[in-house]
Amino acid sequence: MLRILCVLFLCGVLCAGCARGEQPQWGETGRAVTFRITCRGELDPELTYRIAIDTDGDALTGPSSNPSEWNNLYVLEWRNGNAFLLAPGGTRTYLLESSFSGQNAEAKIGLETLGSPEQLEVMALVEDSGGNILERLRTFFTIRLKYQQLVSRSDEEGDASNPSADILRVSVEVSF
Ligand SMILES: [Ca+2]
Repeated sequence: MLRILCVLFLCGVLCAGCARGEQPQWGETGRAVTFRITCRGELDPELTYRIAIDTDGDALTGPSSNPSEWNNLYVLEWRNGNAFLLAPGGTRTYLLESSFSGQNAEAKIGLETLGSPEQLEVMALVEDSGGNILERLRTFFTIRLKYQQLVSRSDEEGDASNPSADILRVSVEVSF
C-alpha cells in the first residue's frame, strides 16, 4: 500500500513538473547540496544512516554525536533505504532525489529547504534498528557554501565491526 502511495505521489510530482515546464533558476535560488555517506561494506536497509545538519552559521557549535541533542537541527536520514528530511519543527519530508545502493547513500536537498544558509556543520552516524549507535564521525565538519563546492570527511576504516555500518567517508557537494 505504501509503495502504491509513493508511486502515485511520484507521478503527481513529475506531472506537476511537466505542466510547469519551468527551467530552474541558477545562482542563489537554484543551489542544492548533495549529501553522501560511503561505507566499507554494502549498505544494510535495516540500519539507519543519519546526518545532522546545523545551519546556525556558528562553526563552534556544530552537531554533537548524540542524536538526542538534534531536536533543533535538520536531520537527513535513510530508513529502509528511503531518504527523509526532518526539519527542526518536526516536519518529515520524503526526498525524491536520493539513492541507497552498494556502499553509497545519497540525497540532494535544495538550499532553500534548509533556509538558504551560508554554512553547514555536519555530523553523521549509523544506528541499528534498536537505536544503538554503531558508528559515528569523531567530530562534526563544516562546509562554507559560498566558497567550497565539495567537502569530504574521511573516517577510520574498521572502527565499526559491521562493514555495513563502517563509515569511510561523508561528503557534501554544492551544485549551482
Ligand atoms: Ca569508520
